[in-house]
Amino acid sequence: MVKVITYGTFDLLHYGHVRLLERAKALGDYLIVGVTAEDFDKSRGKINVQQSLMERVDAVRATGLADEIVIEEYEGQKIDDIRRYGVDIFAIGSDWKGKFDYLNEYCHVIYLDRTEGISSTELRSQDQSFRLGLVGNSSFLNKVERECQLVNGLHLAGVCTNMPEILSESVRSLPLMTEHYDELLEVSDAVYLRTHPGLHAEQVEKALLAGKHVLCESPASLTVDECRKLYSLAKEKGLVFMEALKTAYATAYARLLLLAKNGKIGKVTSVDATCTSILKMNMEDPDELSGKWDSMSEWGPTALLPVFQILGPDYCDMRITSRFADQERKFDTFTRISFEYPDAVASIKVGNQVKSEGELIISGTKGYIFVPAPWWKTDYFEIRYENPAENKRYFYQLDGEGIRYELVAFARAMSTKQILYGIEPNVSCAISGVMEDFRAHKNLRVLL
Ligand code: C2G
Repeated sequence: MVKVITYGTFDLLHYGHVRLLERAKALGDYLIVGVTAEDFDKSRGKINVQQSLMERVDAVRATGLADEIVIEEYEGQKIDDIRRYGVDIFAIGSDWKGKFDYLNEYCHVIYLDRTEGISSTELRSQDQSFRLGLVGNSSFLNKVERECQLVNGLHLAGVCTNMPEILSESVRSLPLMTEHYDELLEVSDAVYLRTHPGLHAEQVEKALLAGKHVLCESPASLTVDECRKLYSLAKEKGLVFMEALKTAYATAYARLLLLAKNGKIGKVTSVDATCTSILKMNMEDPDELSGKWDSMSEWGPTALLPVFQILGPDYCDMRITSRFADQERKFDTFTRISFEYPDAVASIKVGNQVKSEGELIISGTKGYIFVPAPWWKTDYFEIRYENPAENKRYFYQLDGEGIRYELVAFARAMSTKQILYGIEPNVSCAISGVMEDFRAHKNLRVLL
């Protein structure tokens, strides 16, 4: 049996791809198609693949031409695949002429003529681009601006801030810099909010009412009711409203969620997440406190994310222990929350005046997932079992801390009107619910 292998991104599968696959198949008896997981176009420096890996795999499968489909996940995999599957012929389009001659050492390399007059790039260029406005008084906007340049379908319209001094030169030279939110909304199709959580609900609502899409840093609001209202308002208006939390979009994090949910560690029994940092601040100065984010605002949503994404939002009991910097108990410097579920438990520890190991552990009846610190910027995790010989390590490249993928998801949602949430609305509302209970001092014990 003659085995043929070919690779491609196969974005927006078209006639050129199908012809390539037909001719590759005709070279032998068995065709293996490698679909590239990578969606970063190195030659153009942009993420410009429109479809998710699953959609691309499904499209290739639907042609009926592939006898087997594999995912190409790493540099150097072609050699491994050729050896593993005992491949006789490597076939690829003539646009790659010469580039894969090195594979001749392992099998026969054939370049097939590319079909003229059609390409994914051309199909993609028919897409529109959205004007994005940045909002907030945070140097995090500098990172968002940098990542935006790598994302197709988005360009920056301006920034709304009261603190231009902390912004980079390129953010400050955007077409519009203003202190007035309305002015920014006027020139934008969508806004990214990195403002104080107390302002989110009002700002999101205003943008939606003005017909603008919204990507809002977590928590989307500080009460469950408000959060639900915002999601239904967005739906009613046909607009995209997504919560931003970069961890949710990191490839490694998404994969570990899948593994945890698919029984890889048995029945999940406990989720424990810790996120801490030591913020430099004068605790005695009330003005300084009002300008800073307390521990729960800074870290609460991130730590709560795996709890609600794995165990769901329906816990039966929640207990909070906090230390506060102020008499009014508004600014927590450390908080631990314990959740009880009918069949599991969870805990989060967050602090901005306490330092601990920032790890995530998901324990199950067969084994556990261990994500080392800082787990919220995760590119690596391990699945560990009683027998260490069965342990597995997983590594996935994390580009741009996840911000890049978050922006890509947002841009795709706006252009396709199909939202692939990194954070589902029910998880987003559950996070807001905890923020609400925390602010109401529900089930709170105070540390001296
Ligand atoms: N192709 C073609 N005619 C076109 C467009 C594409 O014959 N008009 C071929 C390409 O030459 C390639 C295959 O279809 O062999 C898949 O094309 P892409 O999805 O553009 O994949 P590409 O980025 O070329 O990926 O490491 C090699 C890559 O995985 C190949």
